[in-house]
Amino acid sequence: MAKVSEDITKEPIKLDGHNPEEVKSKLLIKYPPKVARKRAKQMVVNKVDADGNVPVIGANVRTVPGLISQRGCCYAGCKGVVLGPTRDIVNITHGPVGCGFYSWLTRRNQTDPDTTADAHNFMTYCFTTDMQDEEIIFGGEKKLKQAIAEAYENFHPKAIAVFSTCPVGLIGDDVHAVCREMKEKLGINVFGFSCEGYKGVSQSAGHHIANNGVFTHVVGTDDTVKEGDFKINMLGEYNIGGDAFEIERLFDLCGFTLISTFSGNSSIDFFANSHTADLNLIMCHRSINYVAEMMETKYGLPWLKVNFIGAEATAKSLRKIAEYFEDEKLMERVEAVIAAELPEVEQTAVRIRPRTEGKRAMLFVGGSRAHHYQELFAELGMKTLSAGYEFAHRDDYEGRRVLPDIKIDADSRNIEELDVEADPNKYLPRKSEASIKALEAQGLTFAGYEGMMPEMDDGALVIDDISHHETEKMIAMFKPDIFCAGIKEKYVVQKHGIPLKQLHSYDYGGPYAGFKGAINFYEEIDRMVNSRIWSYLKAPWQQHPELAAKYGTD
Ligand code: CFM
Repeated sequence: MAKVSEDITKEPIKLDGHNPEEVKSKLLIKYPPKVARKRAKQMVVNKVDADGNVPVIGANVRTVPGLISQRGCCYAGCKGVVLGPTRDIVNITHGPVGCGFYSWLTRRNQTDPDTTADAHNFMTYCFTTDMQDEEIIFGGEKKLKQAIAEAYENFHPKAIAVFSTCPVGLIGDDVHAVCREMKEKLGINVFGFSCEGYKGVSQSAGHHIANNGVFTHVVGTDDTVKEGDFKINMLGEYNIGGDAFEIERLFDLCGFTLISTFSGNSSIDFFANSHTADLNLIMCHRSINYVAEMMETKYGLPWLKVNFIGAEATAKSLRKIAEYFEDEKLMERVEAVIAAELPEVEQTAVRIRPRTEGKRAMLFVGGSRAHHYQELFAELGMKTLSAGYEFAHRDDYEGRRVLPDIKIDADSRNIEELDVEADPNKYLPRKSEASIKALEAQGLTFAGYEGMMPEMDDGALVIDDISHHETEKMIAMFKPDIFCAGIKEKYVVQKHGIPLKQLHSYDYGGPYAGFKGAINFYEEIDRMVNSRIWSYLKAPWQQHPELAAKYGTD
């Protein structure tokens, strides 16, 4: 959008006193010209026009080799993110032991198994084929078969899923053939994922592969209609730090019947009859929009974007759901829940706000939290100077309206798009076209997501796949009051004297969703931005300038 950059040259927008275009050039200056050109496309000075349009950002493209990225791999997105939180599937990592070990419980996705019914919970186990030289040379299919048989013998699970790591793709093991064979032999659902770490450009590819697999092998396999009114599925909520528990508490209070969550606090049985719900809600758009889209095409379930991070956002989302069901009593009940819950949140905010007002945050997280958490910071009167995603696509930044303009490149073409059609027996439109239109006229947006940038201030710097070098530069220039990222960044940032809040695992905290979660977050951010501990800390390079070598703070 040429117009935007013209505006900037005429009247520079100030980013906390800095000209954002100057900041951008400072981040790029040390790069070789080719790298700088690539990175420049992924750094955008935000500007929202009257129609809510924002500048184009480069996203979902390969990381330049040599740059230290925050990103994870395809296997992480498939096994760790989407399938990992389901308690009663035996998830076997087919690969070297490290892939299984480092994806085991580190994400802090919690679960609440039904202990009265002797139900399965395999989350405390780490299953892997522990691939060795021998399998790399002679093939790993035999060992995989053995692993599946052994897991079945020991645990008698309802389902076994197999996840391919990089070497599996390189040596060409046919995990799908093995799974088919074992499914036949054992009589349980055994399914595989070709989610080799190197596929795609980030963990985002793994989400898509996981969505395809769950949709193909599980969703729609059980037509049991559960009792209850106002049936919903919650998509893209993974129960990190107990978030799903708080959201489920609110759903219960409101009288919604939760059929399935994909996939926090979930059982495979929930996915199997999730097509019997009447509405899909998407929390994390990036990781799960594919399931919502496919369910809409095949079963006729509409979807709405919601957000339970932030008290205001929570209230708004609960109201949206009630509005969808067009039931007066339900709306009243939801209003009563909000009225009962909100005062405590507001009182906490009022108490804390004088200490957090005007503080500045930077958020570089995943594919949805960098957006959602800006709500909580705004409720504390804090300003988001800069934000970005590791692996989101343009639609997560600019809104789904740009979907038709997104170019399909070789990397995205590598990830299968399933050909989905309306199910001849199970397709059932949940609302008439007229009632969908009426709801839209009232302000409900179906299958819509506005993205992160339209909600950010003009002049904020939006950076996709931020590199380590850029992170350090940003910290040196702005000294934000808090930096939000993950464990890989945490200690480097703290050594600069800046507190880092992990927004992936929540450090040791949470939940942060819903009303109770907002209170937890306010309290914790207050402690973090007002603690003086970081200002007392001197990093080795501050005491011994020779260690800083050529690194400057310009
Ligand atoms: Fe969705 Fe997530 Fe996220 Fe994500 Fe993730 Fe995560 Fe994340 Mo870490 S599914 S995109 S792949 S909200 S694991 S629970 S915190 S990067 S912002």
